[in-house]
Amino acid sequence: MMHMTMRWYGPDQDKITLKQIRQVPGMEGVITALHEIPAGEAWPEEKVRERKAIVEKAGLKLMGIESINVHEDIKYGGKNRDELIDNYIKSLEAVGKNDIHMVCYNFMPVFDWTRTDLALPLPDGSTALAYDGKIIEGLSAEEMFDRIANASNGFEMPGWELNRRDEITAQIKKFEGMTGDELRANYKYFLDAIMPTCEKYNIKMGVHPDDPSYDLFGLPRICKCEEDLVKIAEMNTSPCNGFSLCTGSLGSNPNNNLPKIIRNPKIAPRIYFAHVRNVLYTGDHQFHESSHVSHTGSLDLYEIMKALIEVGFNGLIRPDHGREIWDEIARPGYGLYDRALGATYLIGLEEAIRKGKGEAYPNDINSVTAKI
Ligand code: DNO
Ligand code: MN
Repeated sequence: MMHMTMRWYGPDQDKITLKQIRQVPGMEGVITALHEIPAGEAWPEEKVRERKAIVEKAGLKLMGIESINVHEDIKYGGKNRDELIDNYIKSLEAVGKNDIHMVCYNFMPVFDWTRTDLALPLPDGSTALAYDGKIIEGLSAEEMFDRIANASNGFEMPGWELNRRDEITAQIKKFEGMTGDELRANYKYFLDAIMPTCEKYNIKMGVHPDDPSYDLFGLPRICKCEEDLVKIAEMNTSPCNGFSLCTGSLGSNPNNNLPKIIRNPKIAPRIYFAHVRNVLYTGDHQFHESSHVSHTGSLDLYEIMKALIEVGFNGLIRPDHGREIWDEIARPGYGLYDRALGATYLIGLEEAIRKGKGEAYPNDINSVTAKI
């Protein structure tokens, strides 16, 4: 069976409490990170231990990390990358020594995810994260900032605060002219360096796909489709090199067939973490996030869960972003209510698919989902 988790930003950065998360039916643990430590610095082992104790005291397990962020200088292959990779390895050791065995991360230059609207009103009165390529695709960083600065309607882009203009423009410049293959070479360098430590502690690394799965701001992006994922699997064949399969990120491109990607024999055994959510296509390079329920979006979550079950996925899963509903004021995408609905829906799908095949569900008595 899959192990249902929820992302928790930690005691100081999340309004949602562990007590609330614990009450979501079938919830087994949380995925968290030391968000206060900047990318490039080593995570102290005792800080991870403290976080784990807080989670366990609330009756949950700390099942994985999302994310240990990769410093930009590693991505573009800067002179100081070896030192930064050494720090990354120290962070992995801190995680491994605390008996945590999954780390989600991404290798997207400069941006983690891109949306053009954080609160698009939907007909049902909820709001959702949305993306409209027409607003931004094809623009350079300078043009993008000009557009924001001159917008008369208060248009804001997450991650594009006007006071970060110089910093972001400089970061993007560093990747100017870099090809996908060059970025892949830097990625391989990173993977080759960290894999021995991952193997020592059995830490499964799950790379998160580019979100959305399109090219943006002239930056190379190498985790956008099935072919990219296969290249990553082949780049370093350690059993610790794998994926955080994010259905909403890959699914932002209608050409990505998620059940097919999941069933790819090069990808399937390397899925260590599943982010499952839905998106609704509203045009070409245009979508907004929807509830998890299949018929409210463009992705068929039943087919996705079925594919995961068929390939023997028994790993960590979490509902991904939710809409903002019931007047909750939340970190965009990370309110409690819609994610809780999503988790329960995913558990329902898993139960139905497994029992339909004559399997027991749940089948793991150690899981808190078995009896609470
Ligand atoms: C979005 C998330 C991503 C993910 C990172 C992993 O909400 O799924 O931001 O955490 O890309 O490094
Ligand atoms: Mn995701």
